[in-house]
Amino acid sequence: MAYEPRPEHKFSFGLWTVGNVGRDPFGEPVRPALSPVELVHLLAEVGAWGVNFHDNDLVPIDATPVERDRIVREFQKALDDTGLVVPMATTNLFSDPAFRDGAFTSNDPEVRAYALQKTMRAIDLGVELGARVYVFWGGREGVETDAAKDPVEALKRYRECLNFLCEYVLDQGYDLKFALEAKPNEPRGDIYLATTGHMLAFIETLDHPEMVGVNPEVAHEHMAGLNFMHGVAQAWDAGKLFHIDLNDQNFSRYDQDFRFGSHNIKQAFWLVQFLEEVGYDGPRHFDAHAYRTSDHEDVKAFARGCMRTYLILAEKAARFREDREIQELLAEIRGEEGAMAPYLGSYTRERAQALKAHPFDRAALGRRGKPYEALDQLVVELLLGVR
Ligand code: GCO
Ligand code: MN
Ligand code: MN
Repeated sequence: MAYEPRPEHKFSFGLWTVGNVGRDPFGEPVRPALSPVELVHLLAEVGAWGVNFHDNDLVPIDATPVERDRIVREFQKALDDTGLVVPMATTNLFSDPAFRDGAFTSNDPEVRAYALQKTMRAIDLGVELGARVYVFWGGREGVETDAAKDPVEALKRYRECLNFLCEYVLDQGYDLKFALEAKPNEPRGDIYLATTGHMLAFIETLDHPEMVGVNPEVAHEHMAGLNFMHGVAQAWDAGKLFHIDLNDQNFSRYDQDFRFGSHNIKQAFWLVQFLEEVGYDGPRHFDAHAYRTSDHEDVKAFARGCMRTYLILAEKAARFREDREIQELLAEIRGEEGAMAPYLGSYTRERAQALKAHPFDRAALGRRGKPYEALDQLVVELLLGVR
């Protein structure tokens, strides 16, 4: 059937997404909490492929080892019964009051050590359930006042912790990659490493950059007023697109976590077009939640909607590729190198000499227009369903 999710689409949801109870800074929960096992069954019912979790989405922070093992057994049974997989896991380093000043960047060395311990245990849990990607979202790694922390010192602490954890993974022989997720603010006033671009630069300063990539999220880059697809493209180009968090978000608003494609259809299209075109084959994770007005039935509509919109946009991307008028315009726009071929490409001394001597007609260059209005209108009409 058209737009039906299938395992090869690798659509995943976190337990915290469909399990979101609708608490916000102003209001109490509006939906009864479902257990992890119930959530696995809900995700199977809507056709998802994978389920992700923070350690404490699955195992309460104060569970005994015996309770932990029972919970893991029950969860594993739900996975076996439904065929769902766990592609990614992560640590909750933000809810507990202990992390009020951050985890890896906390000013308190005991908190930093506890954060490392908690993460090692959470990595063990994730790997036990099959995770191959481990996400780091440092929601509390930041400040409200720069009087509190030296940002260079904070980065040193962050780096030291990630280096420690990379070594831990290697030492255990785990087949696990790290994916760092940037966010500019919320819950902290300012979070360090605010965008995917910051993360990409930081990764190169780690001891094992080959183990570490990024997990860009639509909403986070939109909160920063950025073009999300461009950040994703840069991560892809660097070989660092290990995971992706899909959702939606109005610019310059609070962290909205809307259903994928519910707000900026055009940006969602370019993103899907990019992912499909380059052949991204990692998980497509929807890190979003249903409106606070939703009941559990509507939560299912939310989850189905995320996947369906992705598939509709993927079909639009295929049409974009096959649309003769669009492709002719693109061919016209992307001129052949032609007479410029001798001058472009990698540097040679001869090429540089020849190029320096070439007479350019600058005024003529400035008179050449580009039919981008025509092209964009074709894309808009494609998206609006009249092409
Ligand atoms: C947020 C983040 C989180 C992370 C999650 C996994 O804005 O709260 O997007 O949902 O993605 O903690 O690391
Ligand atoms: Mn988010
Ligand atoms: Mn996220």
